[in-house]
Amino acid sequence: MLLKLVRNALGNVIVFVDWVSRPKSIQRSPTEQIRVQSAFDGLSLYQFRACPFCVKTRRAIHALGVDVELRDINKEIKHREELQEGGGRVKVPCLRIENNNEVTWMYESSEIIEHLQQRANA
Ligand SMILES: N[C@@H](CCC(=O)N[C@@H](CS)C(=O)NCC(=O)O)C(=O)O
Repeated sequence: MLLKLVRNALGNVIVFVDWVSRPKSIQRSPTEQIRVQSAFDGLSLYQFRACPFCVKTRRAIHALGVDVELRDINKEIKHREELQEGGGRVKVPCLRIENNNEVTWMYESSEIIEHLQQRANA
């Protein structure tokens, strides 16, 4: 109980620090933005607000100047269940990648960020 409170408080501090120190997003021409954004079709990020590894991943998404659908596993029980059933465990962040009806699940924030950067630079 106490541990949960401390973890929550710490998570909120991280969210706040992230908010006041957000890096600038990459700026692109409208055409280039549409092209880059299309490389993110089929992606969704399972996460929750005060998770430090999720903050790190959302921060990287913001810096890349793209949108990735965020699925909060604490707000929507169906997202938690999808993650458990599809990915095999309830651990966040987890990137769901859908490509030609094939779905893969990527855990580990560093791996996810690298994957997103590669898509943005392809
Ligand atoms: N090394 C992982 C750590 C992720 C992590 O520990 N996430 C926590 C939430 S902040 C979690 O989901 N823990 C549940 C678990 O590990 O089963 C990463 O960088 O993504």
